[in-house]
Amino acid sequence: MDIKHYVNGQWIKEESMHCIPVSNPANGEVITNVPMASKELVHEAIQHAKHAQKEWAKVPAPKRADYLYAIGERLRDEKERLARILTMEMGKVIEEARGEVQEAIDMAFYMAGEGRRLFGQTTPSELPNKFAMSVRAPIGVVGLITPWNFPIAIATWKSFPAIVAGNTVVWKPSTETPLMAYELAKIIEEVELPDGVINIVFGGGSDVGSLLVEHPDVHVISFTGSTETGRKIAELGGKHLKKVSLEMGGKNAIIVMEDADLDLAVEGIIWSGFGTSGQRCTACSRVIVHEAIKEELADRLITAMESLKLGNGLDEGVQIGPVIHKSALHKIHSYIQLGLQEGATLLKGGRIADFESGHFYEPTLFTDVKPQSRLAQEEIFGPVISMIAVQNLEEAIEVNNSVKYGLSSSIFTQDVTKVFQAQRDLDTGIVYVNAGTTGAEIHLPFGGTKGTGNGHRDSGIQSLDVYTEWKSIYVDYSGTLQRAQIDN
Ligand code: UN1
Repeated sequence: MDIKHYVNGQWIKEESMHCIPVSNPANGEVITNVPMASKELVHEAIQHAKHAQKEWAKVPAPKRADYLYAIGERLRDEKERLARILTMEMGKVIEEARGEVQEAIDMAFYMAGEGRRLFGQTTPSELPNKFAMSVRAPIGVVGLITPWNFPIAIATWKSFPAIVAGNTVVWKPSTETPLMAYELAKIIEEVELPDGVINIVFGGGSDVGSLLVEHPDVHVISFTGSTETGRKIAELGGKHLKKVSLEMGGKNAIIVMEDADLDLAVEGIIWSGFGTSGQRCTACSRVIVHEAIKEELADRLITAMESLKLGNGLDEGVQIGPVIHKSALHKIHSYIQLGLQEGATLLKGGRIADFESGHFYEPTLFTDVKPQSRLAQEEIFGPVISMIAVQNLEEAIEVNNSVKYGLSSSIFTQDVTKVFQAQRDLDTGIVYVNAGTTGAEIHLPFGGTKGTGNGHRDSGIQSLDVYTEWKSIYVDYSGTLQRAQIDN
């Protein structure tokens, strides 16, 4: 299955093309080759998107939405096939892959509904016989840069609100997971989305990315990925006065109070910490536990970890898949060594798993972790949980908030007072009560505070703020020249 770029409704294979192999992280088998777009092709894609946008913006929003309904239906028909491809290229277990495709389906139908809303506001004018309103206007061409850990869901969180609002898109998917983008392109072609509305160019990290950020005809950049890359995009985007929406890392914690339902807490920690092998920006990587129950919680976690089954995500009963590539494996392992040097106690795991091929890391649990240590502060993006003991809720909240990120947090407690205190004081964009840190639903805003982002949100109607500009319109039907702020 050879991948091509999709530009202006055409499949493009460049003559001079350089390709890189994409392999299945569960067994190392090469599953496809991804082409690297030339600068000229990226430029061409932007020009087509710019041209297409003028017409697309004139299509009534409910009609634009009809394409999203059609895309949603095709995604639903293809859910199982797409999920299997997703597991093959990214490694997440099939159950999670189905969940991710479901997020894309939900997003298609949700944003299609927005086609009949896209609400504006009417506001009384200070002058008689004058009507005032504000509407959402499309911005133009949107450049998307998306990651490998949610290759289809995140792309739809960004592209669907962008197009329903009347923008066109040039999308650079991750080269680790190009098949999901390729499959989505095929669906876009099948539903006859007008040419140039969504263009897909594959390419190595900074090349295509910086072209998109620097190009004067790209008006908005929406990015999900590492803080390091996000910062570069923000700097470059700032120089070009671009609207930039960034969604970056997390160091998410689950707080377990002494009154918590421990069975539930253990399930939540295992699912959020080790699901997707910890490769979610919402993954739980810290457990902040009340001193009184720290041993009991650790024992229960160790027991639960004993029965976790690692392997190829397509195989029956497997709960934990591989990590994306070898260098991720080594990065994770270097944090284990660092943790030990910093004085943390390794309770379980801490090893590259013994598999003939593929990149697997054993789910890992540390205790006695110091809140300010690098193990407890930095994003690892692997199946590693650090337990930190605290005396009370105030301290738990302080520890939770002491990291530079602010994506997701959670508290397990049965005490309603603690619930309300925590939801107020946890400084993350997402807070869960009696549930793990993962599992955001597509119709709520998704994003975080501090180093996680730059104030924008994916998903929810709030994502429309990234892809629209407010236009204020005054209609004077008085027949006289009324002057505002002046006695007429
Ligand atoms: C991400 O890891 O970048 O809430 C997205 C969740 C998923 C999305 C994660 N719905 O974990």
